[in-house]
Amino acid sequence: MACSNIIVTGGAGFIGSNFVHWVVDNQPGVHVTVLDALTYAGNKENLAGIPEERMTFVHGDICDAALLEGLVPDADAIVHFAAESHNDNSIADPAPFIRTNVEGTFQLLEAARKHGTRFHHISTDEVYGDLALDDPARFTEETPYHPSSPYSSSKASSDLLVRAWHRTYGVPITISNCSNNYGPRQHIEKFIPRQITNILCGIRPKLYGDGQNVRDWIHTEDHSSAVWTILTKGQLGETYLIGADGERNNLDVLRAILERMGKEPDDFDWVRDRPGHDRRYAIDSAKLQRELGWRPQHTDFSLGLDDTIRWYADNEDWWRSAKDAVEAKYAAQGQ
Ligand code: NAD
Ligand code: TDX
Repeated sequence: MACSNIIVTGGAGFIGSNFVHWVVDNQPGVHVTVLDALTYAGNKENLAGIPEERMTFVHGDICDAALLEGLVPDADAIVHFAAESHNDNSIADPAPFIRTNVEGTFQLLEAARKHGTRFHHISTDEVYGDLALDDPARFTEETPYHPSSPYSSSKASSDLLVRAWHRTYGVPITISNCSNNYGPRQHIEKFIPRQITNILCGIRPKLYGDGQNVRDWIHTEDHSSAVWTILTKGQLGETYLIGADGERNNLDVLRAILERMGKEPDDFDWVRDRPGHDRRYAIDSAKLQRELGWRPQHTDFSLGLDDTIRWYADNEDWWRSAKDAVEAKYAAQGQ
């Protein structure tokens, strides 16, 4: 379908900004309108270098129906990344997660319904709950929803709204549920950048629980190419899982970071576990690969991790001012 004028919500955040850069670099002729509230997780600097004629930035809230009414009629599609995205924050204070993730998605769907706008919803594998470490199964599009945290249950709620707006009103939607992203510009509250920036600051990295929890890592550029593939070739009403066969436990990821940054394997602290901590995520992306022909490109985790470490070392100005507050918040939680 024609997607020459798209709205990207949350385009100043980690994955949204990487998507906007990817579109500008790989899809000539596409104009992007970024709609972002610039919460603590949003940063206009993430969009630096994008030519003016390719992007319009709108500072605003996805819950603002009047603002949406001014933007949506001109767009071919809405690609919806905006969210409160951090599990630990959702445990400390769930309210903003219900507002942005549930109410915000509802307002966008209402605007898409009114104007018949194509809508792609970015979601997470966490809606499926977790798998046991010794279970050979992986999540598929048929796995029942079983979210554990306020964050993942708010994302599951938003997915269900999107499905209902398709079935009842015929809104032309697709949904993608992706595994854990890593790469440049990820907020330093998240696992990989928190540990890299800890080491850069002389703070010992912090590992939750027994460190055996497994996450299925994908480079954010592969997430971007998958979202574009689904937006332009996906079948309306369908869900696609995005993953790149990157299962690793947290201890192994932390040891890989320590080794690359010249530290000993035990140069870290064990800290209090996350309440309700999901044990393992694993994605089977066969449907996306078979039906739409998508393939991940960044399949060498070591190379991706080297680049990510280098990015944080080279861009201290980007993260330094947030570091003390992030660590103070974790310290107050015993983490
Ligand atoms: P992020 O926290 O880095 O960025 C979120 C962005 O949304 C920020 O720019 C923020 O300012 C903006 N935002 C928040 N509330 C808003 C509101 N009410 N109105 C407008 N903008 C608002 O998040 P991220 O890690 O880039 O995640 C992006 C999306 O991808 C989310 O929907 C998340 O659920 C999903 N996702 C993330 C991962 C991951 O590993 N990080 C994996 C799968 C799916
Ligand atoms: O300091 C830490 N120590 C630690 O052991 C932090 C911050 C995390 N962890 C553990 C918890 C998780 O098992 O590392 C793992 C990854 O943690 P996060 O980076 O917080 O990610 P996760 O909770 O898995 O969720 C991420 O992937 C799915 C994103 O934040 C979500 O937005 C996405 O939906």
